[in-house]
Amino acid sequence: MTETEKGCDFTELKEWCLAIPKIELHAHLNGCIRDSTLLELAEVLGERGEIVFDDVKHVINKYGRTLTECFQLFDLFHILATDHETISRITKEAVEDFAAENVVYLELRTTPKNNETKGMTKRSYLKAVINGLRSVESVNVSFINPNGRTESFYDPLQKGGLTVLEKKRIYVRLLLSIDRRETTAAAMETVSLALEMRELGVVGIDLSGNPIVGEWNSFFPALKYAKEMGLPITLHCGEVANKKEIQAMLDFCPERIGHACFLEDDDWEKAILLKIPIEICLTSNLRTERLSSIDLHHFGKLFKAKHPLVLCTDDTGLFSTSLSNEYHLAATTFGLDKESILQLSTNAIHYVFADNELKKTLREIFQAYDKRLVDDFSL
Ligand code: 6MZ
Repeated sequence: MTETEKGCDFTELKEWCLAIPKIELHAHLNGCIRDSTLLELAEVLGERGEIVFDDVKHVINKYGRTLTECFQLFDLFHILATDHETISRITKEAVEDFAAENVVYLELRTTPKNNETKGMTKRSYLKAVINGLRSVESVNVSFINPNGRTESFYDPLQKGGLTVLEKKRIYVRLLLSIDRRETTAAAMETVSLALEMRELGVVGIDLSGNPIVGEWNSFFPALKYAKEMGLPITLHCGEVANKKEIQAMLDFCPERIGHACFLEDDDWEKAILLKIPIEICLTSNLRTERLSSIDLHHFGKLFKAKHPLVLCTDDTGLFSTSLSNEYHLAATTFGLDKESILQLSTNAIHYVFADNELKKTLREIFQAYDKRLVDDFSL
């Protein structure tokens, strides 16, 4: 019997999913822009005559989107958020939004961009992201100092940012994304930048972008180089049916894969044998019509098989979702009780790309939350 069937109130479960500490490992910066910010940016560009505001407004407010429409929208987002200042702003807002959701560790991924007209290079883009992290004031953001030392705001007296008296804290690390549209040289540039910026909190590489664009062979050299240099890698894998590429990706043994909607039985056998953790994005897969109904999602069978899984949002702005919403959706669809939900969120610690010291801190945060629950029950 599910928690809901046992009479657990729907709203109460929703609030509980919001309250528990959570880890977000698959979130694209430009997919997490607030609608209000997008509209504001569009209005400014509209006034300058660079876009037709009414056309853009209609697109931003649209609810259902196919996968192809999502990628058209990303092109629009990239037009709206082109300058350094805006990149810093959307980073700041994304971190604030995840912290408000009680996300205690965030791996934010983004594609470094060159844009000559704005005087932007991949390096300056990334610096703008880091400036955005530094500018957050409403919560304590813990990332890595230029000297490579992890800033630790961890205070054992304020376990996991759960008291209301002090600011919440969120640990943030960055993944640099290679867009499938990029050339091998551009992908290589991103990996070099990630290596250079390791001391500033870059912990890995992601391969993303429109899954029907680009060839595995053109990304492979950069991904191989990243792997040789010890950078963990996560790949968008099987977002569309592409048997050959899925096989090549699994043979590459990435540290994690995202989506995995179109793996066939033999692919699953391999993924399970290799214990590759899967970043599950329920709402994204549903909204982009990767499956006809949420209860058919592969989360169900993987969860039963105890395969390493982590629930993620993908693009909170684009899909109007949040991490607590994803936990609630998983709980109500697959009949998870609170213990299983908390276990699922705690297990994510195993799959983060951050170092062991930070994993230990995260374990302490989750243990403190567990202890608080036990204390609450004994009242
Ligand atoms: C594949 C996706 C994605 O990097 O500009 N992106 N790639 N599948 C998805 N599922 C819907 N959602 C987002 O953030 C936006 C970029 O992330 C990738 C796309 O390349 C998109 O342009 P950044 O910050």
